[in-house]
Formats: sequence, structure tokens, C-alpha cells
Amino acid sequence: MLKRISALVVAGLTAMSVAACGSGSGGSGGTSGGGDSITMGFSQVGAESGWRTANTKSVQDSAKNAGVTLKFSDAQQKQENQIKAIRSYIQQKVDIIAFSPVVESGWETVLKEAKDAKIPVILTDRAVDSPDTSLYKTFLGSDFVEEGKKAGQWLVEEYKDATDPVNIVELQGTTGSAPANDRKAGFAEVIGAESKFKVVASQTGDFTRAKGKEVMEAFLKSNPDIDVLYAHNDDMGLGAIEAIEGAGKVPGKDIKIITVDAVKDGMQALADGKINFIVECSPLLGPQLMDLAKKVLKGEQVPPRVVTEETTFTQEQAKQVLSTRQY
Ligand code: GYE
Repeated sequence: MLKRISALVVAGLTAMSVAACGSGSGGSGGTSGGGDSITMGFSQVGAESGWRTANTKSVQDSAKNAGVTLKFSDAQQKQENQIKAIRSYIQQKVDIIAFSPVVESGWETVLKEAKDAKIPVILTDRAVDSPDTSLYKTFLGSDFVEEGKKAGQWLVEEYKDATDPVNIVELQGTTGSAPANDRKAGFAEVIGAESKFKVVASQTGDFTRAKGKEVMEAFLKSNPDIDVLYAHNDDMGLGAIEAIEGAGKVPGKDIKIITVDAVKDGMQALADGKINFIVECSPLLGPQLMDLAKKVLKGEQVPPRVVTEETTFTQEQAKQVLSTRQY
């Protein structure tokens, strides 16, 4: 399966790079960006969310624009598939490997293999927990702890006058992933300062709509008195909205909802009043990734950490930006 997908992508890109070579050897010259002969192997997490779809498109489009030949594979949220893909990129002797690690731990062996083969690695979107930072050149992506904090800060402000307990349920992202770990930690740190905030249930919804719905249904059955849902991404929040409506409650009113990402469907639900607050997480990492790859391959110094800039959205702000939202 994996092989078939990469074969298809490789076939497409080979055609493209042949065309690019053709025009280059025509002798027009003068525009060498240094990128035309770079081959990048990219191992994507999967296609679990709207965020991921936008991220994949950003990486593929930017590779095309930067003249980088991309070998792309989708790991279907499985670490073993990512390890296989990385090993196959090493065998194929790509110039550079980029990947978004599905979970944080367990990467040392394969990253060491890449290092021994002298193939530089760039982490995009998600981090690994290895203390050996020589295993990758840089990590490009969001600050997920900060995102969790922003979600908590909104809640603290929203309930600043409340004296009764505030019952919160949490839909976590993929177990063991950096965004799930960090969004949970940042949120807990901020709300932990006030004892009225109680997380009465917290479980993974795997970043998908279907699982978000299923887990929210279970939460609603076992907790009659939920005030707030904190979902680690829009998709799980959107699934949960279906569960809440199915239980005869009004999302955004009976249960306040905070999510992370700010993809179009999430922003629409925010504008409609079904979600109350969204913390933005930008998936548009492609252009910076291609830039960093070129620099690394030219031997230039790159910062060890490149943090994506992002904001937050209230209902009013969502209404204003919705029509121009790119993803
Ligand atoms: O928030 C979620 C996706 O790693 C930042 O993964 C990414 C997260 C994103 O599935 O929607």
C-alpha cells in the first residue's frame, strides 16, 4: 500500500523533474535557486483531520514551487509505517528527510540510521522526545504548550465571576503525540491555579471527527453535568457537537466548547456559535520547510527551533476572517 502510494507520487514527480531538467538544459540559465536537484522524502502522519489535509497540500505545493522533488508517504497514524518510510528514503539515498512524528518517543534508532547515512532530517509540525538533538537539524512547528495555555486563559477569563465548580471534559489528540501531551499540559497548568476548574473526564479522540463523536457520547452518558468541552483539535470538537446535539443539548450554550486549529469547518462552527473559542495552529509549513531544506543542504546554519506564528479567534473574529480563510 505504502509502496504503491509512493510509487505513484514518485512517478508523477519524476515526470515533473524531467520536465524541469528539460527546460534547464535549454540554456536559459541565470535563475538557479539551488533547489532543482533536491530530493526530499516526506513521511506524513496520515489524513486524520482538516489540519492534516491542509498541511499535506502546503508541503506538496511548496515542493513544486521550490523545484524540490518530493517523495511523499502517508503513515495512516502508525509509527511503524513512518519508520518503514524513513528507512526506504535512506535506501533511496534522498538528499533530505522531513517528517511529522506521529508520537514523540521511539525514534532514536531510525534517526541514527539516517545520520549514519549522512542524510539530514528536519522535524516538521511535531517533536520527538530524544535528548540527542544531533539526530535532526531543526524542528519547525507550533508551540503546543502555548496553545494549551491560550485555551486555559480564555476559560479563566470566561468564568472569572463563577463561584460554582466548572466541570470540564477533554478530548485529547493521539496518545503519545506532542500536540496531545503539550496541549493537555499547557491547559492544565493555567486552569490548575483555580480549584473551581475540574477536569471530570479526559480521553483520546485520536484527532478524528468519528472518534470525537464516539468519546463525547460516552462522556455525556457518564457525566450529566458538563459545562465545558476542551478538544485538542477542531475535528474532534465537530464530532462532539454532533454527540451533544444528539443528546438534546445546545453546543456553545449548554456546553461551552474550546478547540485548537482554526480550519474552515471549525471557524464556521465558531461563527455559528457552536464553538466558543479557537486557538489557531497553522498547517501552512511548506514554504518554510523548503527554505530550511535548501539552507541545510547548502551547509548554512539554521536555527534549531522555528516556531510558527499564530493567534486565537472569538466568534466575532471568526465571522470577519471566514471568507478569506485559506484552509
Ligand atoms: O492540531 C491536528 C492534527 O500535529 C498540529 O495534528 C498537528 C495536529 C493538529 O491531526 O488536527
